[in-house]
Amino acid sequence: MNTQRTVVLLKPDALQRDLLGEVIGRFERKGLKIVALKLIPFTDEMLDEHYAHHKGKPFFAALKQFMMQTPNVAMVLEGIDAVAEVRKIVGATNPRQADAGTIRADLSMNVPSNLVHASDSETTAEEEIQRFFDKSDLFTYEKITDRYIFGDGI
Ligand code: 3AN
Repeated sequence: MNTQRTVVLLKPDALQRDLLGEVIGRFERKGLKIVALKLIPFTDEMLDEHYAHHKGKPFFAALKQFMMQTPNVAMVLEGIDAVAEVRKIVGATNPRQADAGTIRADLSMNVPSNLVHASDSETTAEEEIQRFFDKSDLFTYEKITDRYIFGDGI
């Protein structure tokens, strides 16, 4: 069983549109375990690092401004193949190209307002956990549903 941890950010549009519960609920219903959860007020420097792959692009400044409009909800989710499973639930970057049933397709229309960020690889997840969380933010605990959700199957 390949248990992984991955980072999810619920962006300012999720907070403003009162969609935090809806979005978190989708991850909970899948069986992903919340092992960290907090509000983060981003700084320009944090976003320069987080969105380094977009530096120099025409939308970079607007993207950073958008991300600083409100605090973001930052979570670490744990589960089997969590990085890929969370990306699947979140959907493609452009909500109008995302598959129906994904968070972005079902609940949003446009970038950068696509509600959610999710780590794109195990390496990125580790970097983002270091970037956004202290050791004391992260928890390990058993849930009584673990044996139903994780089980012994494939
Ligand atoms: P993803 O979030 O799907 O991994 P990235 O890493 O390419 O996609 O982009 C990070 C964020 O940058 C997106 N979630 C979106 O908010 C924003 N973004 C990406 N492309 C554009 C664009 N062309 N115009 C405005 N914002 C964009």
